[in-house]
Amino acid sequence: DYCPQKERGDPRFVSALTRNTFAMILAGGRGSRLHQLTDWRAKPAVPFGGKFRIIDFTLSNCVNSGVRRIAVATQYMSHSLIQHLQRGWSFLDGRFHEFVEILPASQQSPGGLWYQGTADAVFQNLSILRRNHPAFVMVLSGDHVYKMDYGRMLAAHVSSKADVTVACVEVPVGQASAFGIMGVDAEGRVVRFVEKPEHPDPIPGQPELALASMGVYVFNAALLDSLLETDAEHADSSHDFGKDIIPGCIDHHRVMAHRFADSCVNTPSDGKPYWRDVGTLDAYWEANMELTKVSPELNLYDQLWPIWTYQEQLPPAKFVFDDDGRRGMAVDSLVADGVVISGALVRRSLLFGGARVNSFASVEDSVLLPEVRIGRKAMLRRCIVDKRAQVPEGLVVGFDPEQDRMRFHVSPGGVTLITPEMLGQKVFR
Ligand code: ADQ
Ligand code: ADP
Repeated sequence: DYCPQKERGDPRFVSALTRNTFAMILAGGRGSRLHQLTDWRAKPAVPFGGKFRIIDFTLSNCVNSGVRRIAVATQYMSHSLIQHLQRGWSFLDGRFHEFVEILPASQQSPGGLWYQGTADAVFQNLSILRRNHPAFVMVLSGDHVYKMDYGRMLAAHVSSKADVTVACVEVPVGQASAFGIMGVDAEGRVVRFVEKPEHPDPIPGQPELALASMGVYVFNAALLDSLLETDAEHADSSHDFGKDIIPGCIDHHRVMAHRFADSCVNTPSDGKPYWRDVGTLDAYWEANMELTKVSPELNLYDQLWPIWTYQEQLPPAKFVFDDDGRRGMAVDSLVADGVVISGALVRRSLLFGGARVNSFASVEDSVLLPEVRIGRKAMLRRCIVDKRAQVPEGLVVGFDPEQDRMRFHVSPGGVTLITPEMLGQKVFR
């Protein structure tokens, strides 16, 4: 039997492991708790951090780690995601066997079904995996913002002689029902795995915390192949990694937990590794806002771990005095190319490419996605404004939630989402 550990046995040579790895990024999820922000785009395609999209973090982790054979499985509303991948992620060079391949949900099963669970998304593309004959397969969620050296996880996988390794983070027990929650023994072997438990078990001795799966897995390739083949035959399976594959294999295979802290690239001063599931509007807003702090936990300036993306070529951001002599300025903010702030004040906000903010307007604690227009005298506070929305002159949002709720979507945390549709605008997207 093929034994990757034996052949690739020495974890010191991490590059031998990363080069022998195929990454399958799952990017088909809707992310329905982001409400209208994912009406037209999959969650991994949602813009984040002033110029990136969520999937850029996982893709950059792959490329920076040296895992450069990458396939992205798409499904829900994939057009904008595919466009982004084509424009921004075609720089890998096939001559070195490096690529980002887009896997459309193309009903590859003989039955002609769309993907069912996440395991089915990989199963339906097994032939592509096989053709590449990697020793290891990483299955990665394209939904999270974090910086991680997958090479270190692969090295841990090999040195612990694991069949499967699951990356994990500590989460507050009160939030643990949103995740796959695991129990591990003294050696770090996973002995229990329950997907989204109603009453999650805390970490022994740490009643406030639970150990959550990050949806980041390393599999020995041959084992993944057989696990997926077997799972596909089970009609009662939901064909999902978290619900079926991982819980089903902990008794029969060596499944190890890998602490994110051991592979996290971005260790902030407080020692808490940065990993965000920006799955709700509040979490999305919060994670964006954090970047406007003087020293954010997520370091986007590390040249040794750049976050790659696609951005249109636009002129530099511009700040102008208007005709009335009002200063256009932005403070504690991230402002992308193509933005013009004219006689308006922007504070603690992120402005994506091409946004325009006009005279006497004020924008505070807000995220403006690309090509947003803010009309004169408009006042926005704690808003997320979707791409190409044109906020009319004098509109005031973020001061009276009752009023805002009549036209817009207001999150439980009091963040208002404004889309073109809510403003009655038919945008040509
Ligand atoms: P969830 O995030 O709830 O839990 P899921 O909604 O299945 O799981 O999404 C996982 C990833 O797969 C996402 O990146 C999503 O975009 C993508 N995806 C979903 N359906 C897909 C499909 N049919 N085709 C392609 N891609 C698809 C998972 C694990 C938990 C773990 C959390 C961590 O199941 O155990 O704790 O991730 O957030
Ligand atoms: P993104 O905002 O993610 O950059 P686009 O603006 O290109 O992406 O739009 C994403 C996808 O959604 C495109 O396929 C676009 O045609 C579609 N889309 C956006 N808004 C609408 C709409 N109001 N009606 C129908 N399709 C839409």
